Amino acid sequence: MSNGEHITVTIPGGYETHTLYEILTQPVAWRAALEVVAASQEAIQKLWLSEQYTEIIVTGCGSTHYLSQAVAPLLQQQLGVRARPVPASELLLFPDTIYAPGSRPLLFTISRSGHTTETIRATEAFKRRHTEPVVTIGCYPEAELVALSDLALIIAEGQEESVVQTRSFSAMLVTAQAATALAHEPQFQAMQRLPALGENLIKTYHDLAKALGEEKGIERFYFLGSGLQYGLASEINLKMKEMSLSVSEAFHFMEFRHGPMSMVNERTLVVGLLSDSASEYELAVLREMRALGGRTLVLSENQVTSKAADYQVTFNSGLAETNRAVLYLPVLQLLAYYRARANGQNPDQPHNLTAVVVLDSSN
Ligand code: F1P
Repeated sequence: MSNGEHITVTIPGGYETHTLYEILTQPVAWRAALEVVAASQEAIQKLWLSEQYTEIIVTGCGSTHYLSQAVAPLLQQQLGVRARPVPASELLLFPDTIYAPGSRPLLFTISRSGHTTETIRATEAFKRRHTEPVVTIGCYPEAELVALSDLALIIAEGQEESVVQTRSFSAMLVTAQAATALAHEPQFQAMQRLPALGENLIKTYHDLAKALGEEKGIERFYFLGSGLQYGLASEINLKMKEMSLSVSEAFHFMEFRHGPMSMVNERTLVVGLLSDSASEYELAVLREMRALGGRTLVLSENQVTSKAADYQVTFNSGLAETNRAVLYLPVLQLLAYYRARANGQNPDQPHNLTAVVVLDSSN
């Protein structure tokens, strides 16, 4: 990808598409992300310990907005500082609804390309208004956003040919998780196991994702995630839309009962990204959706009773919830990928989309 114009690039390893290659090789980018954080340990810990800010605003667009929804609660839980996700367009166009008078916010920007106009303009506007630091996570070292930032964590191995974010998204998530884990050693040491866990997960559940993706009896998808998992459910929902053009939505677990469950029938797959802390409440929702005729796929650290799950993906990672979020992604990215193929879509060239949204001054 070179900032949006498309150049035909041979697919490494003879894979059928760049997207499949990038999904299957993402643990390599996770390893690189852990190395980048280790190399920036001093600067990151200095930032976490500095009294320069009173809150953290996490921002991005599209996939990286959903990544912000996963990173903000993590930053607040791990650092004990108020943190919230805001789409870059809202930050740019409605700043007074975001920045409280007298607040000293740190701006945390996330962008695969580092060239998305809304995120660039929101950061420029932030710097005109505030003196607090700007941190960025991305995949391209020469990007404009890097030049606007005080600390840049760049994962070149996250770079992709596909328009849709898969390997980049997960590598940037590992970067944010590892950066906060530094404040809670030995969490960072434990996270070194993630690449091997990812390789094993892909090997073990690739066939299940393919079978469910190609399953003609399923017509609509609902992705449920709460707490640290809501942003991930939103991202996978976007993958299902971007790649396969399917009927798909994301909700917080308990919110699903308050109306959306009216859509559940025997052609529905309800996917649960189970948490540790609220699993009893979440499993109850899944049991009810099965009783309404829906099928359920549960992703969780430990095996769950079959009453709640038709299909299961179990991590057995031994990692804390704040360190293992990336494990929810590969199997669900493959589910969306094979649904796209089954719908005759080319995941490398999703309908109506470009890799970077660059706006000219009039819009
Ligand atoms: C953000 C983004 C992607 C979306 C599409 C257009 O890009 O919205 O999430 O899939 O590729 O751009 P970035 O700011 O993260 O580079």
